[in-house]
Amino acid sequence: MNSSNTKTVPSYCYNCVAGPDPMKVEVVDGVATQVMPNFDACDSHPGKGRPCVKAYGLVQKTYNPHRVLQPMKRTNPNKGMDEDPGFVPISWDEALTLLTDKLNSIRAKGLIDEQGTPRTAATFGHGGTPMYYMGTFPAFLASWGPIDFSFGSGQGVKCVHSEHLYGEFWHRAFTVAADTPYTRYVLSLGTNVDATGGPCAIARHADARVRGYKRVQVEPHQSVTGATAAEWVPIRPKTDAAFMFALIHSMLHDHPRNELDIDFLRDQTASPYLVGPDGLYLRDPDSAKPLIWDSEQQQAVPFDRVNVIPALEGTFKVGHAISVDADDERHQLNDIEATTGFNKLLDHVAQYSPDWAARICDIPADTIRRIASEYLDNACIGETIEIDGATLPFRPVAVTLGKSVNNGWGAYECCWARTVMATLVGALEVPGGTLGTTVRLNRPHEDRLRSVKPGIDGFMEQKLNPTDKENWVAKPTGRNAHTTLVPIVGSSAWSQALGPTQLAWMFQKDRPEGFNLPEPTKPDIWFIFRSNPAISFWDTRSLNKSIADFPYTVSFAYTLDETNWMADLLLPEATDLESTQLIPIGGTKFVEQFWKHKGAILRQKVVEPQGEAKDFTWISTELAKRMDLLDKYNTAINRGAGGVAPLRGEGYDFSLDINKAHQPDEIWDAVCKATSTELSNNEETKDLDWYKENGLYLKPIPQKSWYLYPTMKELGIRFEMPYQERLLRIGKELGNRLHEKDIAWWDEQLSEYSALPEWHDIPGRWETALKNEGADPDDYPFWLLATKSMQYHTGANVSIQLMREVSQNVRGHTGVIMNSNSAAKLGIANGDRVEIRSNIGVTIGRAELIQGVRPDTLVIVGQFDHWATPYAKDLEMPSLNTIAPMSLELTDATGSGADIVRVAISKVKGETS
Ligand SMILES: Nc1nc2c(c(=O)[nH]1)N[C@H]1C(S)=C(S)[C@@H](COP(=O)(O)OP(=O)(O)OC[C@H]3O[C@@H](n4cnc5c(=O)[nH]c(N)nc54)[C@H](O)[C@@H]3O)O[C@H]1N2
Ligand SMILES: Nc1nc2c(c(=O)[nH]1)N[C@H]1C(S)=C(S)[C@@H](COP(=O)(O)OP(=O)(O)OC[C@H]3O[C@@H](n4cnc5c(=O)[nH]c(N)nc54)[C@H](O)[C@@H]3O)O[C@H]1N2
Ligand code: SF4
Ligand SMILES: [Mo]
Repeated sequence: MNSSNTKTVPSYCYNCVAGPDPMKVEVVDGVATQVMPNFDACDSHPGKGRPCVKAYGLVQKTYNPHRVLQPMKRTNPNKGMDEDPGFVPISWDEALTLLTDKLNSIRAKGLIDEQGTPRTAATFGHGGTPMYYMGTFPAFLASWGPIDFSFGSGQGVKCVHSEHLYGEFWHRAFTVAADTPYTRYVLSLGTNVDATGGPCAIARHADARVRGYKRVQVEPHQSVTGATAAEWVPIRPKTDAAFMFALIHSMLHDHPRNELDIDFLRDQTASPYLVGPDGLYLRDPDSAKPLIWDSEQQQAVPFDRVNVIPALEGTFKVGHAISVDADDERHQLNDIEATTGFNKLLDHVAQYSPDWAARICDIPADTIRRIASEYLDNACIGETIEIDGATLPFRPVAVTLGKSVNNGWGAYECCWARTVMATLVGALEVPGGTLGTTVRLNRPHEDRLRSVKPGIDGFMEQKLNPTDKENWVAKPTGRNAHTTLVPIVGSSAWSQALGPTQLAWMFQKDRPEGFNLPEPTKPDIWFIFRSNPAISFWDTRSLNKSIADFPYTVSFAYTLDETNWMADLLLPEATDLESTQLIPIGGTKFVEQFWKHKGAILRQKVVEPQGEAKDFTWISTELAKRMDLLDKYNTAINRGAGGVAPLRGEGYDFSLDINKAHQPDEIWDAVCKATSTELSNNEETKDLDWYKENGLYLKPIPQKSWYLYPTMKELGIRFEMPYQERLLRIGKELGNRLHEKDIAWWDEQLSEYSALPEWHDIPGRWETALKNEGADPDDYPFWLLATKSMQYHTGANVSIQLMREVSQNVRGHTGVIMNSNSAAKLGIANGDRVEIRSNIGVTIGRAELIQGVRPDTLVIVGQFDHWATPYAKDLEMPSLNTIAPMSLELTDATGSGADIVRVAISKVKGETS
């Protein structure tokens, strides 16, 4: 259609963590009619200017008849699934008065409660994406003071959690991706990129397929990504660590050393560091620096001695050395035999042969050996490639891990093994290899390379939570105790939301025996936005009860959902197509956003907000004004909180008068100008009108910035691989602290701290957990797993009819995926209504029978089983979350858990096929 009243307006979609992606929206007579690609970004955006299918649902999202379009106040004081909240519409003035009265009463009591935790809590879900829709709300939060982000929504602990923590520890890799445009071989253990990677990943992998790369998908069911891979290996759930240990075994014990990258191992990693009989690094008695073996002078010398060729393998006699154990306990070691970290690895994996793993993983030993060979064959040891004028190693093999491999028990082992595999062939952080995408725990967030600084022992500096006697945080500052229990998560702005967020929920109800920490309080006020823990977490029916117990919940609401059913106040913010915000775009970022540009993109008011929905920036300013916080709020905006660049910088000043309330457009105009001026080094200034017309502002960046290796080399820093002496020590120290307080309920988690992870029966943990609950594992013979959907971004767009319609054409979206032969044995036919039962509950859906899934495995797409969200509640879609327990026993040392549960399945009684 083309009339004088038709326009196309550039904007962005950032509804899932694979974004942001540019798009355009067609508007006819003031009505948004369709979403389209933004081909202006064709040459810069790795997805060639295209958004994914989900963005096409934004028109229906805007005009969804079920939207909350006025502030609402709860009138029923009782909260529960069966209690109608009795929401009644109120004016914005009344809503903001109610909220400011509440906040003022909290301020009067003190922002921190009697247990030392903030009275205000907030949950923003889905991998941090709500930030890109909340305008200047972060500036309001900054002006307010301490806030507890402890109550999670399944994001973090259910995401690629171990990778977040260990990935960032080893190579500043909050998430990890293949260098797809250059790689020749990708071993993907459950990474479901063709469903979850958005247009960037999908375009990159499609191009790589044309180029002839090979992707091997190791996954218990044949996902969309498995279907587009060259090979599918149906592994037994939660045995990936054994599979990878065997690959490492094969690479080290079946192949000659010259198939590995010996120079990389010797010069860029901790492989040559000497390990003593106590399992700790041998250190120089004076400087306490780790020792290496000088292969020419035949003596142990500190690792940073110049002009030394360290020995990679061997055992050596060392006359005098020390080791430094937990709590700085120093051991004097004389005339001992030492070996290298690499040798330790070699000996350690000797037990993990492919034949051994075959039995555990249900993968033939020959397949494991072949994959190890293929990986080595494609590693191109010794080859180089020119990138931006620099000659870099070219190692086109990558290993990636999906969400459920990357969280819960076994995830540490998998992350470690993945990084070891990259290390062995020098494919870590080099072209073609395994790369980190971004940093969250370390700063600066916008530049991964600059987050690397030299630290102790020749490794990167790490900002870990202290475990020493003086500094350990014995009294948690937040309700998930992240600084107390998880050293590796650190204490930066994102750390709390990445802490063991399920503990915050669990400890509200039950605490383990000998808890010995301050009894957790309820937050006086809880803000929730774009998150639905009552659907997205585990044991969701019980979680609901905890949510219902919170005294005052404020939900920024798009529709009713299962969480805000318990809210006291609903505030409708103007959504995707109705409001304005400028955010960063480009650089490198999860999932596979690797750009050769960097800049900012505008989300703009494409159409007038529906009903009384208000721009989030307007809401934030209004709150700041009413709370008398304008000066702090505007100061935070001037500093760049939630925006892109500080409003005042070298050679420019667009800062706002801190004592005035500014309209959203005025604020974003200043942010637009500051950002473009900063990005162009003061060469040009683009205002809001320019962005409204042009959408995004980009500057070229070198592709070299994708790779961390040159920075590590330049700074003379080694990758902390393969031997984890530091983690071993930290674990012991944490144990000492907890035991001094008679806390024993975290002991199992402490077992994860090992220098070289050992295989233990990881799937067996789920069986043991059942026994400990008094259930018989034989009654639950199937593994139930989750998988994500291209059409849905977690549970956020389940109320959009178009997504439902499209997804019905894609396998897995009609119920529970089950192997046809297993179904036949139980008399289940395709489309039958089935109940899937765990020891804590039941979920009902339709059987979707296929061959491409292991006979012992069931899979449910996404997160459904809604009972309040309009439209979705009528779909009768089952959900793993209803029946998977939230369990301390199934929580790993990082605080994460996996979406996996033992279940039984049967036809719903009384129904015939
Ligand atoms: N079974 C299962 N569970 C999972 C996962 C899985 O794959 N399977 N994935 C896990 C992972 S990795 C994550 S990150 C979490 C995510 O889980 P959550 O963080 O809880 O996020 P969502 O499910 O996306 O919840 C989004 C909520 O925001 C609302 N919403 C959508 N758009 C808007 C809007 O414009 N304005 C407002 N105010 N609200 C809006 C939706 O109605 C919905 O209620 O889930 C985890 N849980
Ligand atoms: N379209 C879309 N894209 C998204 C999201 C979304 O909701 N929708 N969410 C975003 C978010 S928040 C995240 S965290 C990422 C997650 O991105 P992915 O990690 O790609 O997510 P999943 O689809 O859950 O893929 C994990 C796969 O691992 C399989 N699996 C389960 N257990 C095992 C096991 O023991 N071994 C092996 N080998 N495989 C196993 C599951 O069946 C599943 O197919 O996606 C992001 N992108
Ligand atoms: S991949 Fe995610 S951010 Fe990108 S267009 Fe799709 S939903 Fe939006
Ligand atoms: Mo996630």
